[in-house]
Amino acid sequence: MNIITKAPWQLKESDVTDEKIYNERRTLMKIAAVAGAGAMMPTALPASSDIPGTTLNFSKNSAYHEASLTDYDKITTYNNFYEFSLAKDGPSKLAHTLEPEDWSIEITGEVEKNITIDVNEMISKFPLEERIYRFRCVEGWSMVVPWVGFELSYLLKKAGLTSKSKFVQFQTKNDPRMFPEQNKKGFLANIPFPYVEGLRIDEAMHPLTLLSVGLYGKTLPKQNGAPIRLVVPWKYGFKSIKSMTHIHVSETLTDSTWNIVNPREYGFYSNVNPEVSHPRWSQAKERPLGAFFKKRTEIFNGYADEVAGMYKNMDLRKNF
Ligand SMILES: Nc1nc2c(c(=O)[nH]1)N[C@H]1C(S)=C(S)[C@@H](COP(=O)(O)O)O[C@H]1N2
Ligand SMILES: [Mo]
Repeated sequence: MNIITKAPWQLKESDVTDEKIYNERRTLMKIAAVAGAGAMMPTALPASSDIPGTTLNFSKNSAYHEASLTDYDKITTYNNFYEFSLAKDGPSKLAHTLEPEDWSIEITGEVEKNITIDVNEMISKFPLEERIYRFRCVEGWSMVVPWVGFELSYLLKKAGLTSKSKFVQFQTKNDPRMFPEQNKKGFLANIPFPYVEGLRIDEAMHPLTLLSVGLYGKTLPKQNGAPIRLVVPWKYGFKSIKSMTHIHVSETLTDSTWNIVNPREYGFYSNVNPEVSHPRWSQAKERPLGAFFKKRTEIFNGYADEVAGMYKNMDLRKNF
């Protein structure tokens, strides 16, 4: 166990990176700037002891790797977590009220047995993997994150799906003591709470769909959805619901928060698609956090080989 008490938002880039690597990188960045290169800079991995949280035991899944990771400090200080704030730098400052220690997920609905499982039990029962995934927010920014987690399918199989299981709904914990903005109701609320999201059953059972309990080798920072959050890398980021406590399996399509807020702008599927514009902006490009230039967005966020088959008979413009 290696628990560091320093809060993540107190870390600077020079803290999470060895000084030698940091300086080498700065030199590289200067060279790149002179050469006019623009894409992501080669990222040095911060030393594990500099990352807050508890160390997790996991294997590295080499099938999911990327040339450069987004810096730890970017991933943990540029967040969307409306239960705390609408500001990108809000969650990292305010999420200290979240208490992720005593936490379980309840699974109900079209399952063979309703079960409630503690997060620590899941961490010890299911094989944890590190998977480096691209993550694309519908707002047009993106990042590359070394998640630690396990496939959602492991958990759903544990409950056992019935033949009527067609959709899955996820819910964030409803507890205004931990999530202060949940106290606001009606037009004062950032969005209707609790946050809910959904997937079709084949999407939920897909091996790419992860339940993440950590990043950069340690337990999840509160602002990233501690202690457990969904990660669906071929869909816009809002599908990846944070701080989850309830999974409900159903026969019919269920509500999802952004679809309720604005169905014209946020569809149920929300697969990353550069050809389908958001009504107020193009989705053709994205800005990787920390990069100077935008890059082209790929269909299904670059995971088409794995997931396109699930949508082969669907009109992706209609079912956006
Ligand atoms: N409960 C909850 N989950 C959420 C959100 C939120 O506001 N509340 N924001 C979503 C959005 S829009 C994005 S882009 C990602 C951001 O995850 P990150 O802060 O770890 O980058 O979380 C998603 N999950
Ligand atoms: Mo997002």
